[in-house]
Amino acid sequence: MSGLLLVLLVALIFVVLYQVARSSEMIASIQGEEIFDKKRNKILAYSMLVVYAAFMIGIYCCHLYMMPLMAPEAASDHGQSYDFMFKITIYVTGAIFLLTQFLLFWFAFKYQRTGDKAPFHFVHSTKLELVWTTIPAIAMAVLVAIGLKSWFTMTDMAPKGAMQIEMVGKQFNWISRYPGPDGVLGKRYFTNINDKDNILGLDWKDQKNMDDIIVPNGELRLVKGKPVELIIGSRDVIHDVGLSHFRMKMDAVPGITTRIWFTPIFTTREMQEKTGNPNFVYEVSCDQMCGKGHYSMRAVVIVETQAEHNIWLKKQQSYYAQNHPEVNPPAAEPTPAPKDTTKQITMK
Ligand SMILES: [Cu+2]
Repeated sequence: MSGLLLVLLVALIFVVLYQVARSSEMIASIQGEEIFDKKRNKILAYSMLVVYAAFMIGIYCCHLYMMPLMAPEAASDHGQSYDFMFKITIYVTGAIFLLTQFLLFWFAFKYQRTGDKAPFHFVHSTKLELVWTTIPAIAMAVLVAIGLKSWFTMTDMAPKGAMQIEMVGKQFNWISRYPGPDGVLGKRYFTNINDKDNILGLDWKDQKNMDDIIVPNGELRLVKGKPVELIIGSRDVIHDVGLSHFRMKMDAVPGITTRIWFTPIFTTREMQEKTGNPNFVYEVSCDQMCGKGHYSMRAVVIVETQAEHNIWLKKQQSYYAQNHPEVNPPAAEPTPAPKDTTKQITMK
């Protein structure tokens, strides 16, 4: 509401200034004074060049100190093609922006009213219309073609052998599920969900669920160079899996399964070296306003080597085993053998 009032106030000030300027011109005209002031016009023309220079310096400073035009290097293959497309768009639109802004201010200076000759005026030019319609149309068609190519690749089926990880949003955190050694995620039904021992509603009649691993804080463990397909869902309202470092995002919609796939190309360690930040971590954010705790829907992504990933997987206990210790008791900690100096036991 206050924003609307501000806009109205600014508009009102412009109307008042315009009316004041018109009134003073009319008074001058009635009094027989010359409205056109050559000296003042010259100052205005030069000030156009000054405004242009200040405008350009301002843009450069914004880029330098406030918001760089380009994000840090993308950490996925799809992200790299997205960045390529973004760069092309920035270069094309940037060049046109610089050229048109320069011409706008330069013409205001060059064609300032001097009173020596009447300004040239024309109503229509077919040639000009054709030029300024055809060139942007071709440029837009090229950008759309590149965009569509990337979009079809990203939304296509994940390649065979891709890791599958389920990512489920809820107010207010992410839950990730990994298929166990069988490599297949079991079925789940929302009616089975309970926060005590079945946070994703896994169907225990489905044997494929028995080895599934659930990470309640939504941590994503990915392997460098290995395609990963995220199977996305929601337990309550619409969320959105945002993976800005990988330039990926996809809505998490209750009742509908959505998917994205990509291939991470830098491990977390490599990215720490690239950014010069030893504390760098990839993050998942929620990119859809989903309630009062929306801001806290952050999860960590760890990109590691296959060997590191295998070690991590080995340490995980299936969600079923965690919640049914009586059926599948955890392996007892190996106790160190007592030191016995009297006899040696040999295995045959
Ligand atoms: Cu959210």
